[in-house]
Amino acid sequence: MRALAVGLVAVALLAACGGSSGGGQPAGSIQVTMTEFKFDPGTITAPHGKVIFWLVNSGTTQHDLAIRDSSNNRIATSELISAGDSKEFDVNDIAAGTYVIFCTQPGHEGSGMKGTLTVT
Ligand SMILES: [Cu+2]
Repeated sequence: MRALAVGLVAVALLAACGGSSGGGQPAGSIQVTMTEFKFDPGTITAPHGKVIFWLVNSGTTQHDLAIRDSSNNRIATSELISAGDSKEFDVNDIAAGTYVIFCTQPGHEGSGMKGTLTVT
């Protein structure tokens, strides 16, 4: 009986920890919802340093979020996120400035899937 109880506790703890991608929105993150073909919000302001995005794909095809600086250098790109999925995207050290966010999937940026990230 005691062995069974210990086993149940272990299962409960495992369930509570969950997978790395199975958790909810991380504390302090900026939620960005992706659909065809836009980011919502499309205008984002964040403090410099580490920025945590919570990317929610509410669309029907896969999307990502990339960031390029004013010199057109891409400084970060998220994982590809499947339709209906959500993922954390950490940018560890971003300097103050104005950046463009865009989706790297073919044709998406041209269809309007872009926005502005202002880092203060
Ligand atoms: Cu896209």
